[in-house]
Amino acid sequence: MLENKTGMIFGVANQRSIAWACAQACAAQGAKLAFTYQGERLKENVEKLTKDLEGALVVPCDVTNQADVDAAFQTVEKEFGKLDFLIHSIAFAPKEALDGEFVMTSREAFTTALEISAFSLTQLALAATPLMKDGGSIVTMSYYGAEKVVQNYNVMGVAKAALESSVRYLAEDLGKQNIRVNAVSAGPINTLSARGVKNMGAMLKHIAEKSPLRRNVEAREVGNTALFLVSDLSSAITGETIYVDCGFNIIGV
Ligand code: 1JT
Repeated sequence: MLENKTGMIFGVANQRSIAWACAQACAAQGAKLAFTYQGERLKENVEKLTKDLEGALVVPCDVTNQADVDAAFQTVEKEFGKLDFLIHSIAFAPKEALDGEFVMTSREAFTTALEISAFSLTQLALAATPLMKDGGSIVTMSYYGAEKVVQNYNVMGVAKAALESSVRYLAEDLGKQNIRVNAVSAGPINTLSARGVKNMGAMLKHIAEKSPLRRNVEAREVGNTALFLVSDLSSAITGETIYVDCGFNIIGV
């Protein structure tokens, strides 16, 4: 489905990463992929994971460093010549901000969370646009805490609200160039990021009991939805947030 298409994937940290599930789904459909990693610490992980993917590129990119972003897109332009899709699966907030009351959020934690988790999408969209010569598709990851209060999600909820809104504004700006922008709102998954969350086990159990499908989401299922959104099957979908949460978000009481 993605033969002759090239994609860039941001946010692989290890084999449990949602970004890695997206990459596997896209690679299985013939996409040529470039991966970015944040910090030397993760370089080896990403290189090991991608070593069997034919033609895969691995480039450093810390989104708080504009020179990194420029260099990463330059490498992709040189090696691939064009870009058809971009998957953004990046978020960060200081640990202390994901615990206790939202009202205690520091200026520093707020700024960091919104810069890395929300602004980076706009930053990467601007850098990607010149390479998306035949149109393109941009996909990001969100979470229900953007919309409703989820205990402890706190400033990440505010960042995800900004992210989902950014998806709509970007969709309007980039639609003229046939570039689509969408978000996947995934149910909680036990990844490295989620590991730091208090009561993650209890939350997964609650969803397994209350969601219409009576289970949790697998990263593979989020990856398959990202594949749909970067493929031509979703050619009239833009500005949307698609829930991949076993139906949890439709439940009231
Ligand atoms: C981050 C973290 C972004 C965890 C995230 C996230 N998006 C979803 N999760 C899982 C999660 C986290 C909390 C939660 C429910 C789900 C951690 C590092 C920073 C970025 O609250 C109940 C806190």
